[in-house]
Amino acid sequence: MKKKQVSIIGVPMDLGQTRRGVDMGPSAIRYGGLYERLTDLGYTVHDKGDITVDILENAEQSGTSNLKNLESVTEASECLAKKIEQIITDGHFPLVLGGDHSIALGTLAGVAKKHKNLGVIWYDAHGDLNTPDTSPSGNIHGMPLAASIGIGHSALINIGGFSPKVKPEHVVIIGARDLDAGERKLIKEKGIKVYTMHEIDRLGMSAVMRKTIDYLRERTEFVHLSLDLDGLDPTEAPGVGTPVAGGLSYRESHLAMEMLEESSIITSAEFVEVNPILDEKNKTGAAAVALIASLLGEKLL
Ligand code: Z70
Ligand code: MN
Ligand code: MN
Ligand code: MN
Repeated sequence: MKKKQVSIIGVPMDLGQTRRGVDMGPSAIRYGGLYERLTDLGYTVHDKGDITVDILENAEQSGTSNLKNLESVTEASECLAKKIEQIITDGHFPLVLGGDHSIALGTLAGVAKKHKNLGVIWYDAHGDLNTPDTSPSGNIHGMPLAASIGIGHSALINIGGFSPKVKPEHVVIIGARDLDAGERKLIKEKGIKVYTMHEIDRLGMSAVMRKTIDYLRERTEFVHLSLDLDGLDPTEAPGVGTPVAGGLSYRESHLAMEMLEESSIITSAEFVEVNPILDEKNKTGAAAVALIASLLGEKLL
């Protein structure tokens, strides 16, 4: 039997927001024992190393928009998109380590180039559905989902040379509890499916995942998981730049990963926003490793 192959890419990106340290996220996740955990599961693991990303000191601040570090973020995204495309061409499972969530621009560009009829699960406290007009911060990590459905700054929308990457009705957001006014409007206008903490509390994570899996199975052929560690509660994942109270537990998150693994719908994944400078002894990096392992088949028994 041919062993399953996983290709890892780190994206040491901190330019999509303003808390430094998240560029060390890929190292923190590797330090948490990712490689061994995946090889123990029987995978052949190809760690392709990190994408080159400008450091803040060298990132150009020119430009005509209010978006911070637009040129450097765009450049890294284009590079990431090409690497992802190659990984999928090679028949490997792409696993991207962040880095702030702006990296999803590049991941989704690469994935969508190869996988038509793509679905996306956005596991996050936030919607990341801002545009330059609605953004309260100018931080690009609050915009990648909007850009991926074709809304926002043209430089972000057109990464990889095409748009959109995913249809709004093929997106499911899970764990949302901090949505800006413009994001709520967009969710309603575009009919994006969202399980906020309210629905998760009401229905339970098991039912939410069942519905998510059924919904995406009916509509899509491939599904990308974009997991922002701030979707978890900050008590269990403190190493994130924008912690929001009242989040998903470590256990709920494990259940979600286990149900996705059982369903076999996930064809690519990224784990983002791990900031080891803000973390407690790599608790968040370790949580990322444990969730990745569950997603890729690690069992309790
Ligand atoms: C806010 C903004 C955000 C991640 C925070 C925050 C967005 N909605 N995204 N953390 N991953 O600035 O757009
Ligand atoms: Mn540059
Ligand atoms: Mn996010
Ligand atoms: Mn977030």
